[in-house]
Amino acid sequence: VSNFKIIESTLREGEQFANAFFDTAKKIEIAKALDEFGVDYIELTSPAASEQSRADCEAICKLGLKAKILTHIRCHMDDARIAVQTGVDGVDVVIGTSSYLMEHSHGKDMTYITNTAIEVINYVKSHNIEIRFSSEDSFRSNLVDLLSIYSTVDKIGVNRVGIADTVGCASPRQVYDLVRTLRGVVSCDIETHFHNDTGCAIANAYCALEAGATHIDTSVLGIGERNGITPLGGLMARMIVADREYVMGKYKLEKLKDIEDLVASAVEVNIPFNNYITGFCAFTHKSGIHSKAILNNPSTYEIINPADFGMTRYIHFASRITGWNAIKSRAIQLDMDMTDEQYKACTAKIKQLADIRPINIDDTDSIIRAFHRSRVLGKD
Ligand code: HCA
Ligand code: CU
Repeated sequence: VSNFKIIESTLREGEQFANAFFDTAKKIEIAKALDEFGVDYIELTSPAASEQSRADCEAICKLGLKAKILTHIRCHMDDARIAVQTGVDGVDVVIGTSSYLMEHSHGKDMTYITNTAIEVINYVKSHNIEIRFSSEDSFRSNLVDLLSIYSTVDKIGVNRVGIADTVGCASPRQVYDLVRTLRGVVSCDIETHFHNDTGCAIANAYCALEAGATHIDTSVLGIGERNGITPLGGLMARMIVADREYVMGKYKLEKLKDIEDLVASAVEVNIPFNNYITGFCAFTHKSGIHSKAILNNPSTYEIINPADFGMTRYIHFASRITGWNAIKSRAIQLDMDMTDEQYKACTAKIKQLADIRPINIDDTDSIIRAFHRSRVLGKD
């Protein structure tokens, strides 16, 4: 699963999120932030979508970022002609190949699709621009049709073929099987794109890599059509566990939180409480048993080191399920040294109150202070 590349689509798929509206300045700010983070590619909305989309695409191409700039178009010569004029490094071409899309969307058959694909690919290549060919709704497409068109476009020299789970129906095992099969058919790179309707977008991306995929599409916070796609942060969480050295060496992980805050505020959403890495409780440990072990060795209950992302862990001690080691650590922070027996007695008092009502940090601290005053200093 090493050596994967990220195609960051916040400025394409992400623009399809219900709340998204990015003006030119915001797009540039997001593109620069993604570039600093170290994503390999930044994918932009089709220049054929609107006049401003085209102008913004050109503006971002002129920034001279390290990341390669892609735009995303329908498999159509009209779109291809506009795309090659924008200054992009690559073009991602997509066309629906499932019966749903062939019948209810564009109404074309496989022969037409194949012929148009060849024409568009050759045209884009003739401008020395990278080209990827992808089938929309790959998992509900006919396998023979799929493999045959991928094999055709591979032979005429695309840089990548793409598999897209447009409706979020695929399971990790289905992904593994399809990518594995495709790996045996084409020699070019394989990009994958997973929607998250059934909660498999990260797992599917991981399985795709295990099966030989090379590129993963992401967006910040996973924003996209409906409930979105593989989130950048969630993919980082998955991949740092799989190959820490590669991920740490390549991406500026400590910038993740800022990028998420930037995009969250641009599209007017909050960071979900249970978000990977950056959710408010992602590194909060609460039970007495967990807290004790975390204080001894964080790896006992943490698969990711928060420091790798510039985050910090937190021991939640204001509850009835806390333990005396957590209270001891809090007391030491407050400069209230006691014996272990005293910490235990103090903890018992805290639990008594916490059994009656929810308690907060102030409640806990007051009990520690009062206990320390009477039992340790012998005052009152
Ligand atoms: C869509 C298109 C797409 C394209 C993915 C790709 C999808 O909005 O329907 O180019 O690989 O999910 O199929 O985002
Ligand atoms: Cu999509």
